[in-house]
Amino acid sequence: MAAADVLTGLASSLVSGTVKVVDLAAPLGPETPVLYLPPQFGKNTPNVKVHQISRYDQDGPFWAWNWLELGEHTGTHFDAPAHWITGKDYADGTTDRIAPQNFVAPVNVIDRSKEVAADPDYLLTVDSIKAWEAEHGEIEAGSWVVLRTDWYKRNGSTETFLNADETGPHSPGPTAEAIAYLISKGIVGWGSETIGTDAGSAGGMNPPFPAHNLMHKANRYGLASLCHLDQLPPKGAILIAAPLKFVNGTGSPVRALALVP
Ligand code: 23J
Ligand code: MN
Repeated sequence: MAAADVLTGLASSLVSGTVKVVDLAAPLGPETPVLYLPPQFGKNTPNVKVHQISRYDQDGPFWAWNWLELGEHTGTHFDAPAHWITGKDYADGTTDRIAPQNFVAPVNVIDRSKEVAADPDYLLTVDSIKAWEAEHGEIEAGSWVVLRTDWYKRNGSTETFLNADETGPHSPGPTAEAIAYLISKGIVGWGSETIGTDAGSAGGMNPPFPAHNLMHKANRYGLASLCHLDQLPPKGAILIAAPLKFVNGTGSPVRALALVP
């Protein structure tokens, strides 16, 4: 089919609703959970703060507007290569310099929600990805891979979302080998429903935080705190996730969307 016909077909499918737009973003505000890293790792990102400029009042009679105090890595957000020391030297590694073609791509959804319900420390392995490929088809270059865990249902509270105890945070994620395998497939990026793209236990992995270390080393991207992956098919949806064009930005909140047949 000619490219113009593809878009004509998509346009009528969007209008008729046979292609749905699924919201993959969590609400963004003062209640949004933020990452907590232990003191040995340095500083933390602040909670979102909304500062009112005016609200149809003496500070602006006919208008309401606010200004935001907002970390780059807050809520449903995009990780750029420059976020990690391994990706710091890419000329196109910041939010303002990434080619926009990368923000729209097919998405593979690996559903491990049952496993995670039984074990919050669940780690996705290479063998598990290969089993998924045997069932649903190969992961193709230029696509996203996201891990469905239903963890987004815990996103309403910081406590349940981080799920930390005296031994540290307990949340699912990939092994270093799984990320290396996905990079070898040529994927655009890796996405998760958890607060960051890595597992709660990832600080103790080799390398530490492999989804960050290895993806960004390969000039690829991350998406964290995705929601509603349970509304996506294993293959066949298109993921749209464009960070704000922050100059020299290392990441950005995104209104991630999926086009679903
Ligand atoms: C900094 C250090 C560790 C992690 C993170 C940030 C994130 O998850 C993030 O939002 O990029 S794990
Ligand atoms: Mn991040």
